[in-house]
Parts: sequence; structure tokens; C-alpha cells
Amino acid sequence: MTNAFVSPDQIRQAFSAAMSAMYRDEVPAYGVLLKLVSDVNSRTLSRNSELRSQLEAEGSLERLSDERHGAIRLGRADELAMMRRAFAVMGMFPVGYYDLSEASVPVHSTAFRPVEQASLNQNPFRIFTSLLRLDLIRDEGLRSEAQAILAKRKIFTDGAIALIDKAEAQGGLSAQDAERFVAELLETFRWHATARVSHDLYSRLHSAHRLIADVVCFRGPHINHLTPRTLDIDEVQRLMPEYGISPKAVVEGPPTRECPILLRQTSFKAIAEPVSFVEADGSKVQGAHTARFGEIEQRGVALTPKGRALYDRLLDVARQDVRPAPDGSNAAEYQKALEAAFRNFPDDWDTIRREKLGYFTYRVADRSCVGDIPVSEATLDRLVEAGAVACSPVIYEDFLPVSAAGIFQSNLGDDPAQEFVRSPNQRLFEEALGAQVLNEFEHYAAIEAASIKRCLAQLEAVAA
Ligand code: OOG
Ligand code: NI
Repeated sequence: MTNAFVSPDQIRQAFSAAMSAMYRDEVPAYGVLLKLVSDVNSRTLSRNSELRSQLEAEGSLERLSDERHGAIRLGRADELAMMRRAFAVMGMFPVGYYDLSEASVPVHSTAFRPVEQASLNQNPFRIFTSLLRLDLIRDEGLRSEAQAILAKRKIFTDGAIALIDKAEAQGGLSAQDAERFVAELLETFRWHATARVSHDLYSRLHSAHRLIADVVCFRGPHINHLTPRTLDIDEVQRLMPEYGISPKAVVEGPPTRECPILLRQTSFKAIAEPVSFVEADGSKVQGAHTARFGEIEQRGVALTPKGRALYDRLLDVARQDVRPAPDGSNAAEYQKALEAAFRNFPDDWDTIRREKLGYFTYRVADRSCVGDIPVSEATLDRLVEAGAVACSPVIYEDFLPVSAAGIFQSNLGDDPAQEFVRSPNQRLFEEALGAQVLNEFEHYAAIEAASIKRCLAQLEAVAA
């Protein structure tokens, strides 16, 4: 009966399309961002025919402006565990552990995403998923109040849970069930204009940390942003005001480079949305909540631990020099400091590869170029140089904690951030998740190693 099931990749495709439609409807400014991204992408492509043919060859031209990721924030361990099961139905698995406490955001996170290359090619949609850490609230009274409120909410519909159970029991879902599953699960991410708390409690949670209010006061983990891919992030950042949307102060991540590394992101600032608060006597008080925004991303090569250490160090140098102010007043200085620091990160593919700063895949280019070079892993660089072997950068499919913190902060308002003690706790996170997260470095290293093995085996087969 297995062939009666829809593939998880197809369910994820339907889910990301449904999320996109819902979010455009809920946050009209997001529709404006999509239009801007698609305008800039088509202009970039018309100027750069090489890029166009490359995307065409990869088969990614059609889905160019589709969403690449979104983000949610959960309040309870069991919500995270059920979310893991829901995402597994769509072929999305937890990759990476991100501790945001060190950046003064009281959450820790993972990214649920497709892992296999074929699945990523079909639809790379990921959800950056954070779990609130109430243990970081200092005020004990407020902490137990928040806990009690969270304890009473139910973020999944009965229909969604039944279909998750069914998918696990049978090993998949039929087309009809998959359609129902997407519709039921969508309910979890919907915006609720009526809060579950009084205005006073909202204000107290909000002053403990805006993010705590965002998680605790609502019926569910409203999707807080979606993120399409842009071919020119600097251009989208520059044009946002012309389209009537207000960009965050700076682009997160590395500066503009010849050879893109890791991930660059920016967003338009979250908008204030009207909310009714429910008082003890049942009456309603009108207020507003600012949490939801739109983001864009541009990805480059995945870095090795050595490359990542260099990236982290250079980013630190730049930020020691100029700390980007939320109001954008020193954005140009920050940009300069960033560019200056990153002059120390090699900016040609060959050096990045030879110095083992980034991950690459290898393939046979021209067997006749092997000549008398012995075929072995030790001679790989010589084989590349001779033109026998070609390589391409492995694209980074994950996230960056400092960038994520910048995205969180700029959408939680411009007040100075509350400080938390740095306290990563991957074990506690995995306990809540009910599974271990995949280590992203090990994963990229395995992709590289497998490609080398395949490539050498093919060359040897000819040599023999
Ligand atoms: C998530 C922020 C992290 C990213 O792109 O780095 C993120 C959030 O604000 O909940 O999505
Ligand atoms: Ni994001």
C-alpha cells in the first residue's frame, strides 16, 4: 500500500504554500515584500544570463521566490515534542542547536528542515523553532503565573493529532489525509487577535521580556515571519522604503562578497497589530502587539569548524568596533567595520577550499586530465588543478545564532535588550524534543566525504 501515500516532500510543498497564502492574507506588508523580491530577482536575472542558466539547469528557477523558511516560538516541552512529530510527517527533521540566551533572548532553538539533497531541491522549507525558557525569568511569581497560563493551552487541533498518529502508524498519508493534515496543522500557526490574558498581565510579561509576552499571551505559536530567497539582498534592503516598508537597521551575517559564505538575512520591521485583552470580569480591552514581520535570505557556502571559527572571530572584531544600533544611526559605520574585518576571510573559491574553510562536493570533470597523477584522496588538490576533478560549494542550509538574535531583537522593538546569563542546555532541549538534533557540521562533512569517495571510485574504475 506504500505507493498510495503522498511523499513527505509533497506535503511540505503544500504546507509551505498554505502558510504563504495565510501569511500574505494576515500581514499585507508581507505581500509587498514578496513583490519587491520578485522584482529584484527578475532584474538580477535579466542582467546576469549566466546565473539564469545555472538556476535553470538546477531546476530552481521556477521556485525561486518561494519561501525558504519561517519561525515559531513554543511555550512548553510537550508542544515541541508534538511539533517534531508533525514536522516529521512533512520530511522535516531537527538540525542544529542554537542557544539564544547569550544574545539576551530567553529561548533555545533548532531548525526543522529537509535533510537529503533531493528533498531540499524539491522544497527547502524550514521552520526555525524556539522553545521559551521560563527558567530565565527572575521574578518567581511572574514565572509561575506564566507557567500556569501556558499549562492550559492546546495548540494542536484534535484532527491534526489524529492524523500525526495515523501517519506514524501507517508510515505515511494518503492524498486526501495529507490535504486534511495541512489544513488542520495550519490552524496552529494562525494569528489570534484575542489574547488569553488581561492587559495588565500582558504588560508585566512584556516588561520581563517582549518575547515572553509573545509566547505566553496567545492561543498558539503564530507564525512570526516567512522568508523568501533573494538574489540581491543589498538591493532589496535599499529598495524597501521605496515600496513603503521599513527595513531593519542592518543586514545580518557576512558582508557582500565575491564568494558568498553562510547566510545573509534582513527583514522589514514588525508591525503593531490590534489585540483584544480579556479582563477578569470578561470585558475586553483594546491594545496592540508587535511581533510579526517579513524577512529575506541569501545563502552561500557551508563553513567547516575552522571556517566558522574564523567567521565568528571576524564578526566579533567588527561588532567590538561598531555595535549596530537598532535605529540604524550607525549602519554605515557597521557596514564598514564588517567589510574591514572580513578582508581577512579569503574571497576566492580555491583558497576557501584548499584552506579547508568551506565544504565542497567533488565530481569527475575530465578523465583524460588525470595523466600520471595517482588517484587518491591525498592527491585531490592536484586532480582539481589538472582539471580532472571539478568541485562546487555545499550551500549552507542552517542558521546563525548571532544573526538570529539580531532578527529577534530588531523585531522586538528598539528598547535596550534585557540581559540573560549565557546558559546553553542542549540536553534539556533534546529532552523536551524527545530526540537528538542532527549536528550540522557532521552532516556537511559527510556530504563532502561521500562525494570524494564517489568521484575517486569513478576515476579509479577508468584507470583500472
Ligand atoms: C526567529 C529568529 C531566527 C532567522 O532567520 O535567523 C530566524 C524568531 O524571531 O522567532 O528566523
Ligand atoms: Ni528567519
